[in-house]
Amino acid sequence: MPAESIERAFLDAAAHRLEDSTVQIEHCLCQLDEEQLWWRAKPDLNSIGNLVLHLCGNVGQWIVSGVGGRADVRNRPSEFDADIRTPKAELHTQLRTTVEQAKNTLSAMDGSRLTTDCRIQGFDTNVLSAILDTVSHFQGHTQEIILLTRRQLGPQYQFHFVPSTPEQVSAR
Ligand code: NI
Repeated sequence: MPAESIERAFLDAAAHRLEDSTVQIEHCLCQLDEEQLWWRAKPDLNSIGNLVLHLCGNVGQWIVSGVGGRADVRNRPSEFDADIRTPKAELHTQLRTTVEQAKNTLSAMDGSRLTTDCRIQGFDTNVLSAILDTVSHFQGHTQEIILLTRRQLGPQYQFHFVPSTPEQVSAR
């Protein structure tokens, strides 16, 4: 397989993973009211709302700005502000807009740049590592959001994925 195909396959997979996780977060947001969105299990633990703001900030800084070259407008401390209470619809729009910008950055990117060194948030890295780290960070917090949603909704929680074929049911 030529190098360009591998580069493109990696960028497509990264964008696909971001999209899949975003759909999972959106699936949770749909089931939560404004109170549940900002609920904290303990004062020093983040709410789902804060985690979504944190993901927007991180993806914006690392992919849209760091990889894509747009201005870095991140205000990291505000992502963890317990009083911020962005309305759910606005938060959802912010998440979707940021992820679309990131996906556009990845699809427009020249794959030969993947091994280029870069410095983001004070970390010396390269473009491929920056993308991989951002996607895995996004996925980790997505799982946290699902857990916090399930913890609040209990048996009312609607699963996003329900196995429907014998092959899916047998998967562990
Ligand atoms: Ni984080």
